[in-house]
Amino acid sequence: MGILSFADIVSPTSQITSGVLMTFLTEARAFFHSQPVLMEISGEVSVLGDTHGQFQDTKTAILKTGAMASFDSPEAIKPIVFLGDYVDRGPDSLRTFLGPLALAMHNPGKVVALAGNHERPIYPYSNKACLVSEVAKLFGPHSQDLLQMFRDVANELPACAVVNKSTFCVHGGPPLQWGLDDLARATKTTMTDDSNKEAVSMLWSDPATPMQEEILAANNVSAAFNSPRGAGILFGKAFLADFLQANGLSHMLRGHQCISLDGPVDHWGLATTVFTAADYGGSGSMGGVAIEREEGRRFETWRAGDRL
Ligand SMILES: [Mn+2]
Repeated sequence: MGILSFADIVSPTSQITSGVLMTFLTEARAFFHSQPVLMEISGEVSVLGDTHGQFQDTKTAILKTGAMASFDSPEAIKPIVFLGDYVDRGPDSLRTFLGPLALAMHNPGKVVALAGNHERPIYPYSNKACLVSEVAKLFGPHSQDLLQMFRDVANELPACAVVNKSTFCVHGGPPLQWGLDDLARATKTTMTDDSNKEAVSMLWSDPATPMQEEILAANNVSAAFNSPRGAGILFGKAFLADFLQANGLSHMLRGHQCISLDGPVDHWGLATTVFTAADYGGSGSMGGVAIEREEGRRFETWRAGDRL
């Protein structure tokens, strides 16, 4: 078998042995090591938010946007950006993570798999479903080596992408002070350093709610520590507008939060939160995916019962 493809991972009969997986992850580490922190991508681009172990929503999003017509071929028809948080909470973290990795490796420059905060680092997720427990259950004595390799791969994933020279894609939010020039120069080592507040902001930040924005305004600041999460910032409209304008960008697509039952959420017309896992945590929420086009942005949404 060659390098695992999306078709191998989709196939219900596929037998992914620990040896095949280790070979794949070793290839993945080298592949992603060669990619920059900041990716650039153009065309009609599907942008998926958090999938959190819900592989069926990954497949649904890809089919709904027409990025792939079927999963028989490893090649994507149209470009795809994944915003990270593939693992934890859902029932199938392994395939939900491997799928985007395989797509990126088989479609270099066309499919981008960014890191989310759940990929950095990959850790046991208390008593809940997580990649660590899945790998331990499936691969027993080999699981520690495999999990270390998963962490090595995760640490090589790019942090952000610019689509069509105008839309900034990132898991959480903008960096604090860095611009695209800084990101273009940044190394993976810098981006995985937990003391680097720029990188932490990109993984953990959230847009301020209207009530939080009133507090920011009352304190005469445009952003504040994201105390509900204990990491990153809560950014207001002005903070985001400054980042976009300083970098010649018009919009930001981010995931990280399932904040609506009805799909993607707009923030001030400047950013959109996209969350792809439907019925997240049993909430009944809609899964969603953004489609970035030169002529404008559109969305596809679905209920859990309408997954493809
Ligand atoms: Mn997240």
